[in-house]
Amino acid sequence: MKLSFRWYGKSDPISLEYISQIPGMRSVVSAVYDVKPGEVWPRESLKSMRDACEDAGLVFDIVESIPVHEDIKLGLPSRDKYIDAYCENIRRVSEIGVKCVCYNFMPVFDWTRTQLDKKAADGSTSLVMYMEQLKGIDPLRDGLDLPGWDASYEKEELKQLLLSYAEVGEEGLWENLRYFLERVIPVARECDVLMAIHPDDPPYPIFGLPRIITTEENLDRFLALVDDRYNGLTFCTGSLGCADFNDIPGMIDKYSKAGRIHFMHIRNIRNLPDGSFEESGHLSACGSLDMAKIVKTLVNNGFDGYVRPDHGRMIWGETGKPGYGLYDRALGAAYINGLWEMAQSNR
Ligand code: DNO
Repeated sequence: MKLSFRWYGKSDPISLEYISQIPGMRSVVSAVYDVKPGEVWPRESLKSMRDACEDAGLVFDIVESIPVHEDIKLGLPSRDKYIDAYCENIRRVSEIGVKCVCYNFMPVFDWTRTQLDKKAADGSTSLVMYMEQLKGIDPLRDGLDLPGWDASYEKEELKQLLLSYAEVGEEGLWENLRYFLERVIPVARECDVLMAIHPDDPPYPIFGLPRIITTEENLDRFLALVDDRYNGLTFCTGSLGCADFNDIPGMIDKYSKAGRIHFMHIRNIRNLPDGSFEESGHLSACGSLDMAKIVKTLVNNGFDGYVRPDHGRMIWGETGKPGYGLYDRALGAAYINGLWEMAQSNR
């Protein structure tokens, strides 16, 4: 496996030097953050990120994310120009050595949570989604004010977007995804860049918005849309695992055997009886996922793709981007290293 760590570029308070001090750390996961979705990334920005990583003894060879413009997801006539820009970005990242691109096809939202700083008994804080807090929120009526939510949408604009997606529906979204993949995957193959879609988080429709990268059945359907190794998955254990209907180790076994997982986001999650969930400590005992089994499955199938510890809690008084502090993510990396070494020695 290639151990990696997400870095938000030069404005990230966590330095590349600190990241490089985590044992076994190899790759930096990053993106160009000062360009709007649908635009082409400047080569200079990419080169300077690559150089900064190299100076710290790290490799910038995986991107998360090149965002997909809403017009592509909606299937609007303007999508072709945004798909062209997307393909150009794949070419450009490949020029500086990137081998894998993570992206998502979630309408309007990326991940959804109701609170980003829920305090646990030990004083740590983490992201949670409580069904109780979600009840009564109607973005069509009230607009939206969720934590982490992109407040740049005006109420009316958001309403239009929600109505447009209601019209597109799940089948329309599948069709628009197919259209996108049929144009993008050949370019990715040409550039030797593995495309890795991130699952929907949480993996079910939300606020009436269609969500399709959610279950084993739908992942099968996704992989068959363009049946090519370059059309693969970011397997996020927390996103797919916060719903009881997904058998996480079983799915990892199936898709890693098939060579279709290119990037693993490994994190634990604690599922509550009413469908709510909390981002928990990494240890299996802290949450609902069997972390040892997850790693064992990957090791047994000879997984050699990218792995990153995903979100961490805020611990030891650290403040910063929710889910993306240094301390608990570094503990996550150390935990993954430990599980990996043990699984390998037992092979
Ligand atoms: C959350 C991340 C996601 C992910 C995107 C990929 O912390 O895993 O925001 O980067 O969904 O496009």
